Parts: sequence; C-alpha cells; structure tokens
Amino acid sequence: AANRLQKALKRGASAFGAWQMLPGTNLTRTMLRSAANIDWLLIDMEHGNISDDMMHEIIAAAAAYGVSPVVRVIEGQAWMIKRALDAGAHGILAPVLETEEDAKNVVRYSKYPPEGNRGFEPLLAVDKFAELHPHGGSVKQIGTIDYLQQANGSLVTAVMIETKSALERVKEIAAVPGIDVLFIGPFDLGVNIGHPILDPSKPEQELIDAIQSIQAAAHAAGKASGIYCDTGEQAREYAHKGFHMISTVTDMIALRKAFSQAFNAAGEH
Ligand code: 3PY
Ligand code: MG
Repeated sequence: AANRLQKALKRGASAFGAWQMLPGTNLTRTMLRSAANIDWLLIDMEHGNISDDMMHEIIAAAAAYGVSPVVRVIEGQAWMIKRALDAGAHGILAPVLETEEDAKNVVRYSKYPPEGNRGFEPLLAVDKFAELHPHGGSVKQIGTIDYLQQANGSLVTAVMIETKSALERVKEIAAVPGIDVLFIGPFDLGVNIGHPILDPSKPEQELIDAIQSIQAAAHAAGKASGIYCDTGEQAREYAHKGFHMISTVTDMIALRKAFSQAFNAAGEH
C-alpha cells in the first residue's frame, strides 16, 4: 500500500497510530485487525524489546494491512535509521532530540543525496519499497532508479520534542527542511521540564503550555504535529485540537488494562 500516514499528513488530517513494544507478528495482526481507523503502526525499538529481524517482519505484517509502519529508532542513530528505511519503514521517529543540529542529522541520515547522505544499497531497500509502495504499478515495475528518485519524497521523517533543550529551540527545529513532524513525548517532556505526568488525565499547566507551544511552532513552520497518547479519549481530544500524527494506545497498556479488568471482574475465590 502507498504511504497512508504521509497521505493523511499531506491532507492535514489526523492519523491515529497503534504502538507496538512487544515482539511478534501475530500481536501486530491482532492489533491491526481490531479497528479500521489505524493509519500507522509504531514499532518501538527505543523502549520496546523488538530486534532488527523482528522489525523486518512487523513492517511486512503492517504493510499487508495497508497500515504505515513507522520505526522509533534510538535517538538520531544513523545506522538504525538506515536499517529501518532499508527494511521498508514508511517513516522513522527519532526520539530525544536536543538541538537543531540533531534534527539536521536525522534528515541527513534519512535522505539520499543531495538532501542527505543515506547510503544507497538498492537490493533490499528497493524490494521492500516495491512491496510497500506499488504506486499503482506492479511490484516488478519499480526499479533502482525509480526508488532513488522516489524515496526521499515518499518517507515520513518525524522527530520527538521531549527535552528542555528541544523545547527551547523548537522554532529552529521546526524550520529544518526535511523534518515532516514534530512529535511530542509528554512523559519525557514532563520529566525534563520538572512537571512529570503523575496522572495522565491531569497534566500540569506548565506541561500543557509546553505542548501547545510545540504545536504552534509546527503549525507556523507548515509542519505536522504529533503526540503520544495512551487512551482513545486522549487521542480524540488531540485530534480535535488539530494534531496530526496521534498514537492512540500501546500494546502493553491495552493488554494490562484488559487483563486487569477481566481478573477484577472474576473476583477472588
Ligand atoms: C514520551 O512520552 O516520552 C514518549 O517517548 C512516548 O513513549
Ligand atoms: Mg520519550
């Protein structure tokens, strides 16, 4: 399928994402079969326990459902960005940015020359791109040069604003060409500005203000805004506020909630 997340972002629409921390493509399928409005799947290699091989498999499983796989790499690591894009990810999410230079590096590692310095090894990347982005043609019609020409413009580059330093430099980061989305990590951001989230339904005013200023900076620069949520209600609220790339629930949180509800309902015997 074409890049569903990118299409939604280009329309200025809200795109809801599922968030996978645990390994397993049956888990991926179970999540993605649960609803029709899942536009993207975050494969969490920063805080989840997903290996490189597993990332390849989850990307293929998600793409088969027409859902855009996005890989959260470890900070702006060039080698991880390269491996995620070669594996066919529709986008990458780079966490823990500090500066404008960090944002420029994420773009550099994500794009082929002249926009960046992503290494060009066409075999795996072209096969994966052909499977995931048919662009109306058959898989075989995508060649090496097609890929080289299309990749830079077809993949989403998202960075996380979740440090004090990135918050202070958010306008400069938003202005970096090639950055598509400023994505807020409210948990790290809260900790880093001294207002950690203790109750996710009641963030402190300072954190609410910081979140608003990031959205405003993205908007002013013509970029999309995104945020991590762990309930559908929060996701809906942020969609109403005009956020674009909105994670909705995480496998671990959903499982824990459902299990605890079931066992609490069963009661003690
Ligand atoms: C954060 O809230 O810090 C995140 O990175 C979301 O997982
Ligand atoms: Mg974080």
